[in-house]
Amino acid sequence: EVGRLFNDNQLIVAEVLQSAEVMKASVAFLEPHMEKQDSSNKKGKVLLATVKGDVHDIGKNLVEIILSNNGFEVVDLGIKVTPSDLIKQVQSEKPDIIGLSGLLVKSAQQMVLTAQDLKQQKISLPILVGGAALSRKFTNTKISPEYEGAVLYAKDAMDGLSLSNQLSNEESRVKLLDEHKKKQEAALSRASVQRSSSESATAVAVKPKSTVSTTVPVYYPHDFERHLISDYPVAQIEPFINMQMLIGHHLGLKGRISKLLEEKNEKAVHLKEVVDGLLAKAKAERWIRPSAIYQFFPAQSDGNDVIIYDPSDKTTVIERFTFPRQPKEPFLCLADYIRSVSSGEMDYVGFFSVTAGKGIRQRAVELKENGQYLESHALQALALETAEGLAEHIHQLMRDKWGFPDPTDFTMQERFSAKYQGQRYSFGYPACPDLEDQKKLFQLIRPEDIGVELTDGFMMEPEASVTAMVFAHPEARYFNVH
Ligand code: B12
Repeated sequence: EVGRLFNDNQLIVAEVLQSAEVMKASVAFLEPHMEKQDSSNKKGKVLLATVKGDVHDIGKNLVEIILSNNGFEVVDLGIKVTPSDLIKQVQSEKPDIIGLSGLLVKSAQQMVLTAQDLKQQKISLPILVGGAALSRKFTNTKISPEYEGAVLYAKDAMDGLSLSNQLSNEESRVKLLDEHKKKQEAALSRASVQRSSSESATAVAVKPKSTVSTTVPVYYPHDFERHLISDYPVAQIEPFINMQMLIGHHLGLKGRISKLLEEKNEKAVHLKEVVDGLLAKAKAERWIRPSAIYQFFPAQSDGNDVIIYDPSDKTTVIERFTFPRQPKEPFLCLADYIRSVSSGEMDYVGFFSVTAGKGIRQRAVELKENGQYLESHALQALALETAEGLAEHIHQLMRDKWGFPDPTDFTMQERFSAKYQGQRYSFGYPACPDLEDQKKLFQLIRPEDIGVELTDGFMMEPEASVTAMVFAHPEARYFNVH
């Protein structure tokens, strides 16, 4: 019933979690009165894992709560699970379904490798896959062909539940797999048509030239020191935490949160209380320990490259980034936002790395084990949005130190919409999609010193961490390259 109401948009994520809390409490109450060996209520066993190189926890944990409270036995293998570990666990746990989670595009590629390894071991159990950067198309055209059994894309946890339910019943299972096979074949043939048409499209080349101004003033940063701020007071970041993202995106409440709060909407007020309660605890018990590093560097462009110089002599090249250029007008490339080598003028860029600290995972597990599902999920979401808020805060600090502070009447809403001068770009986003550039950033500012590590999939641990490269150019904005 809860699943049906959620799909009908009558319940939100937060309420689904609360219903799971009621379910767990009720089952705990009834259990002593139930027959010991009765496993008829179990719909099947699901082995859940976040793929190799990936630290994504929040999405996987949500799936775990939803499935285990709907009659599935879930074995959570945790994060950074290698294919060989997964294979071992499949052999010993003998699950009915495998669930794979991943946050970034790199993890979607890791899912392809994982599927290949499973196939090699003659494993053909149905696999459910999910994650922010994954799509149905990628699943059907890239992962599925590498696997013997079915690979099913779940857009969210409730979708995962609906698929698992269908898989647990013989009749609906056959129907689902049959339909899926047809859809997958259609996706494969669509993909090959698209490939051949895009091949012919790239043949028409236009000489790219962007119109970004090369005469705007150069902004000179205050200093070139590496600034390390550890254990930042959470109270200072609080105003930068985006409640629209936290209560709207993560907890699922639809509409404009600020307006709903003003109107004293019951759900909005309740969720704000939950968040405020967690914030107070996070401050008092130091669950969230935000830290940041930022530094400015002399830099120039060279075609599509950005060259970084040693701040002490401004001549030794210490790093070089290569960014893609838009293939059509206005032909933007990040390198256009700074002076070129041939201009003879020195320009500057900044880098930063922020994190909400390491304590969250443990606390979230404790809350979950205690049956406080909403709090567990909200705490993880709060940590993620604290990292994002700290990124916003550090970016503002950098604009101050760079000599173009925000106007005094600048609102937080304008800040969330990036209406300030300059822009911060995080590797992995469209203008600078190459996640391997994280390695170069790590060499430049060493986020390890605030406890942030890079995994072999170029993902940061703790999960609630953000990095960015910062430009001062007044025309700098976000853009897609394709
Ligand atoms: C919020 C957010 C963040 C947060 C939190 C990330 C997180 N852990 O979720 C913060 C601010 C920390 C962040 C950081 C980064 N982010 Co970010 N982020 C997002 C954003 C806007 C939403 C993600 C989200 O909703 N998370 C909440 C969880 C609950 O959702 P979810 O993971 O999707 O899980 C649900 C479903 O996918 C599904 N599901 C997931 N797994 C499974 C498994 C199974 C079996 C099933 C059935 C279902 C299922 O069910 C879940 C619950 O419903 C997305 C864009 C988008 N709109 O999706 C970008 C996005 C994921 N981020 C992106 C990037 C690049 C980054 C950074 C690398 C940027 C940087 N350089 O700092 C870092 C990486 C952090 C790290 N640790 O390495 C890119 C990734 C693209 C790429 N190239 O790989 C995205 C796609 C944005 C974009 N359009 O480019 N990010």
